[in-house]
Amino acid sequence: MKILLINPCGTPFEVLSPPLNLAYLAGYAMKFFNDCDFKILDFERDKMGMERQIEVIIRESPDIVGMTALSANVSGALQLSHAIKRYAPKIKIIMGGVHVTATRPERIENIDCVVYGEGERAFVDLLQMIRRSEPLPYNYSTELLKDIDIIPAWDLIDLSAYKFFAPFKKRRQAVVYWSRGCPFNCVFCSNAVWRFKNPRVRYRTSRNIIEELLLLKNNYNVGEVYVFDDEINTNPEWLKGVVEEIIRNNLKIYWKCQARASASLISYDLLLKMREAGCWQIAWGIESGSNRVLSGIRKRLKIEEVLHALRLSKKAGIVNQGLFMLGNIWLENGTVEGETLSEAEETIEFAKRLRDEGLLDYIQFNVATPFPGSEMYEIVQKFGLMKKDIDESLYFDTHSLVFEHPRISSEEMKRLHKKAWREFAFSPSLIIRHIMRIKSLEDIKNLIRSAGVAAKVVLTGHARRIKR
Ligand code: B12
Ligand code: SF4
Repeated sequence: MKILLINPCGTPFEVLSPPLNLAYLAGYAMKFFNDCDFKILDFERDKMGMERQIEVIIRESPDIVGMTALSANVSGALQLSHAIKRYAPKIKIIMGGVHVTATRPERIENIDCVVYGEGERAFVDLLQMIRRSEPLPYNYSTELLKDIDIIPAWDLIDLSAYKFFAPFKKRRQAVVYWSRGCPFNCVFCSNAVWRFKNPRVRYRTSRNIIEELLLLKNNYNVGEVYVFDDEINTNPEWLKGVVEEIIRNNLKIYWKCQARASASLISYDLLLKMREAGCWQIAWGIESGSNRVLSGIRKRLKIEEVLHALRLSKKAGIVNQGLFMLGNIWLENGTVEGETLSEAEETIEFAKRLRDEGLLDYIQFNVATPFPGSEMYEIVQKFGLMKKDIDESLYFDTHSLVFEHPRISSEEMKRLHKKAWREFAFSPSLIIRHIMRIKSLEDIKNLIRSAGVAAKVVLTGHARRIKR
């Protein structure tokens, strides 16, 4: 059997890193179907038009197409399945991913089977059904895997075709996932879709993580990885074990990750070990500079904890990135409550304060966006808050308000968002700090890249939109 795994084209956003989910599906399935031909095609990265996508698929002549879709590119995925069924009706199409998991459609026209939730086991089961010529169910899901020690099929991905996330230490990079899930349930976050089922968080073993890092380093010349786990430090003891193993193996690989600033999950000792193991940057989900907002969105975090974590991280020699949100909403006594204009200003001031104390070097300010799978999405649906006149392609841009906010208008939000990026990124003290840190040509390029993103937001309101 020939199996094509496809990331369909459907958004105007630049894609910086490879479809890890498809690499996981292939990595797992290839063990059971070693006589089959697997291939991964990232049409979204190439921004390939519909005709061209169909041409490529017909030329490849697969028996099965496995398609992934986020909410942002699901309409592209549906159009593509329609076209496949029109021109090559014999191809079986299986669709999975975050969007269908969040929305749980019973059946989708032109799709032979929709997979909810974790896909590795489900995909293997479905391939077996096809091989035995059994009819496929309209939808399918399995229990979560107990053992997630899986190595993605890196040989099916061309790492050189991706730009990855600036700033970085090494040009040649990969994205990795060391644990799955998160025990928290922030109102705005759609990671909760299926990861909240028991067990809430699963962890790979240090042995398996090292095996993958060695493979990436030795076979693909990778010098840096982005550990994309929802929150890397949900189990500090496990993380300590992993970083100790990296140090013991003297891997000499740079990495960055996303972490929670909760006081109970962070310690100087852990951060120091992370640094020793190659971690050079942490992206902290700070979200807001107001404790009222943090409590409303159920972040279970106080700004005092943020200050504490960032100080420890800096002391350990790690560069801090702050991830902030503007315009959050939540439910209070059955009604929609939201961040006020002055609380949004407080967030911007908090980011600047962290910068001026030397604790924050990079930021991201996103506008709250109701992603299917999040509680925010349910609130917006329930109260009919979705705006009717928005450009659909910009819905998932996270750079403008796509719903009626109870306290902040769209115009005010546009102004705030640009102001946040402008006032943080173009401060003379920060620019001098970045210049003082320059040690290589790559550092200069990083500085230009980061300034470019900030300038693009300030000038156009969008960070990664591609003109088509
Ligand atoms: C890495 C990542 C990226 C990477 C790569 C995306 C990719 N296509 O793989 C990059 C940086 C490119 C990216 C970009 C964006 N992302 Co992103 N990303 C992630 C992140 C952090 C990890 C994804 C991952 O690899 N998970 C690990 C794998 C194992 O899990 P998985 O992806 O869910 O896949 C499993 C199942 O879903 C299923 N499955 C998936 N596909 C298929 C297909 C078949 C056939 C089958 C059977 C099963 C199956 O099996 C997989 C293995 O178990 C998630 C957060 C998260 N926790 O998932 C956000 C997340 C997926 N991203 C999100 C968003 C919003 C975006 C952007 C729209 C952001 C933006 N404004 O630009 C863009 C869209 C870009 C694009 N055009 O695709 C949202 C999606 C919300 C939603 N409802 O759609 C998430 C959930 C983050 C969040 N909480 O907001 N992202
Ligand atoms: S924002 Fe972070 S802590 Fe909150 S639910 Fe999402 S992944 Fe978990």
